[in-house]
Amino acid sequence: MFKKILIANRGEIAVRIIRAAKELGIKTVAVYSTEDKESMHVKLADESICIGSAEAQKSYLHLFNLAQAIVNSKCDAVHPGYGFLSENPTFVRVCNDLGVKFIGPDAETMERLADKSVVKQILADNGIPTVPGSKGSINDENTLIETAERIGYPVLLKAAWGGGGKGMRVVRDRDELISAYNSAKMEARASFGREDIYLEKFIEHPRHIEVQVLADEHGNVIHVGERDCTLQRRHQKLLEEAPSPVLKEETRKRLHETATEACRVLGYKNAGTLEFLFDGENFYFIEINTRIQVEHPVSEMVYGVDLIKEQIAIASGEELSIMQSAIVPKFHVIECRINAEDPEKFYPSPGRIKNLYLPGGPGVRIDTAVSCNSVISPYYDSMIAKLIVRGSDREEARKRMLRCLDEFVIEGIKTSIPFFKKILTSDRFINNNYDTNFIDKEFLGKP
Ligand code: MV4
Repeated sequence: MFKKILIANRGEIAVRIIRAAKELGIKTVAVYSTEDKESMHVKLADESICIGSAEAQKSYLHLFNLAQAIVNSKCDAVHPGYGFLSENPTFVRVCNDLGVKFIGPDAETMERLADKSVVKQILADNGIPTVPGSKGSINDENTLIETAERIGYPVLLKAAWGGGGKGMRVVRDRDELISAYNSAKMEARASFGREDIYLEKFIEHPRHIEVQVLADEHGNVIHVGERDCTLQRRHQKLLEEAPSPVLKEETRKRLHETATEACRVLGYKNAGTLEFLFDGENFYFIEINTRIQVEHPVSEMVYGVDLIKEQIAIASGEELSIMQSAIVPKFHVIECRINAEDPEKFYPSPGRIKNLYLPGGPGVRIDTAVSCNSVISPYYDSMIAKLIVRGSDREEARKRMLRCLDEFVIEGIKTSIPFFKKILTSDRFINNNYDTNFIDKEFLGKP
């Protein structure tokens, strides 16, 4: 097992990783920007190293400064968290060159899975259900037109090296196709440095359901259930729940088996998430995420597992400590991402927290790095806390979440708490009658 882990991240996920490491008796090194000098993750770590100024490019994304911190700290492993360099194969190679273990998949796997259209093709060739679409990326307009005709409109253009919905274009008829293709290519090149575009059948009203997997270096692969992430705003997940309230048991079982099979086909190692769309009847693979995700606590609270400890154990060469037969859902769980933003307009609301009271009680978990007097920086994302609750069923979880949102006091900044109160009391949410368009197209009435 590792002696010292450097956490190449900040905020609540850095605190989360430090907690897991401490429970394993592993020393921790926090890295921080000048903006984060007084942050919680710095206080909780055994050691801390300043890696640069506030802008992420000059600190949390600065490969050289991180490399220096890795060397100076004499750590033997690095956990990247999510975001920043967590899916950057160059960072994995830097860790390998410095003789420290990157807690995640290896660089070669990351590179092999970076092109979403290639991943889809590999899985389709191995019998995994994927959204019907092009065979890999599309390089010329004739293939584009032919593929769209074959698939049938509406189609969705996607950036093969993209993420978070950037470079996506819905095309409803032939006349829009070429211009949409060219503008998607331009946006993909500008955002990701790669203009490869692939095409899929557009699924109009999907649920967005992802499966958590764990795979060790000894060929063991398990799933840790699914998470329903359908409630999103402009590709930002707002609320996640598990088990998905729209899956029949038989479908759920097939989804889990499909995800573990896909993981084996791809030779994936460590913690990963496979994203699917569900159209009410069938599910289709869309992409794989090669990092621990923001919403991992949802799975931890349904099944009583510690995914970060599992990641660390896998990276240290241990066999998975959890048997698939032990993965039995015990609760219904809902997570709300509490952001420092205006609850109507959603623009960020940085500033200092003047007063803070965190909810508690049975079945309540809060993952946060803020405390009273914390300053919410405009330099980083606006998520200040994850409020995760479990209940014996969905209704108990929903009522418990509402009780916690009522109890939650954050004064000095605006937060999205009022937004969640409205969502959780809406008929559409209560009756599971919504899809990925609900927030953008209906609830907020804005595209
Ligand atoms: C889709 C889709 C419908 N049809 N693909 C891709 C990025 C991932 N995070 C969500 N993505 C989607 N892919 C096909 N063929 C719907 C989504 C999607 C979504 C799309 C637009 C706006 C918000 C969305 C929220 C969840 C899923």
